[in-house]
Amino acid sequence: MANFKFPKNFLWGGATAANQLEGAYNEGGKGLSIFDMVKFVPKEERGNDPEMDVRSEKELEELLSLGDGENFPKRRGIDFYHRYQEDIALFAEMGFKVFRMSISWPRIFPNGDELTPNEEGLAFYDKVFDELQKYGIEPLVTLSHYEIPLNLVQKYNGWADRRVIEFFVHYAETVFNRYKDKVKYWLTFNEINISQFSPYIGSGILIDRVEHKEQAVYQALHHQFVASARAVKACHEIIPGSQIGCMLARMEVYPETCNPRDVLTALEEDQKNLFFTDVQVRGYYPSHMLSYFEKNNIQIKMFPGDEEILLQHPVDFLSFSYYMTMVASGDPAKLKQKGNFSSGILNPYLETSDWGWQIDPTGLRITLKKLYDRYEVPLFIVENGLGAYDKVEEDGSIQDDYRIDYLREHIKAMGDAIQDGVDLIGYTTWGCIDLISAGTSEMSKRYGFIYVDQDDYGHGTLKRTPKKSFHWYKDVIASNGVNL
Ligand code: BGP
Repeated sequence: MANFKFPKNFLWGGATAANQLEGAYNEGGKGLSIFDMVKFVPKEERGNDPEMDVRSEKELEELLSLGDGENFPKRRGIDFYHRYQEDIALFAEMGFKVFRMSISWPRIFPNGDELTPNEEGLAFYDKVFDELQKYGIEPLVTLSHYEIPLNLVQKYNGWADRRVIEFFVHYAETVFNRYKDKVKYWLTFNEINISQFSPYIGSGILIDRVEHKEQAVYQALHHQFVASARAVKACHEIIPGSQIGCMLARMEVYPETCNPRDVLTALEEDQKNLFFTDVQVRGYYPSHMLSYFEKNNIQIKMFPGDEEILLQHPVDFLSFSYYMTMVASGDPAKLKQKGNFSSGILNPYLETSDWGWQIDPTGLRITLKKLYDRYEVPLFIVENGLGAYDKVEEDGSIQDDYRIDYLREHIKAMGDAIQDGVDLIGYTTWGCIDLISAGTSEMSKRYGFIYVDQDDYGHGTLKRTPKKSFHWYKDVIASNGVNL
């Protein structure tokens, strides 16, 4: 029994994204998205590093010529497009109050720059929202979860081009108008800070096309900030009572030692992560970033009115994903190693997942307290979970106690943070049903309460089976976080 209480209307649920879930990548009039072009590379060849970026036109052309087959698991997803009713019924059985999903932008605007939306795409999400409504589950909808229409990359180099703002705002207004009676909670860009690591996935930029990488990335991000603020404005105007948030891949950074040099480096790394929420929650560029731009010869071109729109339309709440913490060192000899969000320095106090992600429930409490102290707006954890290999037992069951342990500790940390005074409004665990990994395109990196029978190469019946954690989470929700 836990000794803390979650608020009465706490939004328990699960999270997904269209590109990893839906499949049917070329059905219903959908256009190609950037994630349809991310190729699967088996772990033996890749190690733990993500394989997400496409850098050049040439690479894109090669990928386009590859055909489907085993190459592009995200195009297959787990076939939610055809099985959404069965899946939503399972979410309802667990007692979900909220379901985080994304709308695939190229399902609505296949090329991204046309005026008329694709009715078949709009109708698909109508059916999904109606199904959720049937069970009283609130949708939480991400407008852009790594899914810029590919045409916008080819024609404009993605967000590097200011014109993309207008296309995005038109898309956002179209879906706000269409679903105004069905969707109250929205998010603008998933993990908007991902562009710092992956310009292609975060901002649709082919980096070989630009001269100064950081200049292009921060300029693209400026366009995304403006687009986001305009979406906030439109959302409030079109859907009275709506709530719209930003979304950050949160990376709490610890100093490796108490050497002030390490502490300073950790602080600066953290500031770079919080830059995104500084702009979207406070409504202006923080001075530490303006000084970074100056030192690195980065000039952000702003149009008249940009600063006003940022200031006038901050988000209603701050949402974030939380998987791990990082360690920073100020020692110049310890150069950064390549890795998924990681500095390469391991924290000796923490355990590590099979994919090298360090598990840190207390870090979640620290992060919640820090974010709330800094911004004083409601917080929403919209991704958290353990990517793990699951084994199907002879009797067909999946005994995922490791996943239960992971989630239990994180939920306890949330409860502690709430007791500390943090305004936390909800929790959607990542990949509540097994889906394709964003970073590695693997199916075998599973997060779900529901097992999906499919391997990394697309073989399997796609049958859905509740795991042990399914029944555990159902009880967590029913007891509002008391039974852990
Ligand atoms: C976040 C993404 C998700 C998701 C998750 C887990 O970065 O927003 O789309 O996939 O990470 O990452 P992965 O799938 O690489 O394990």
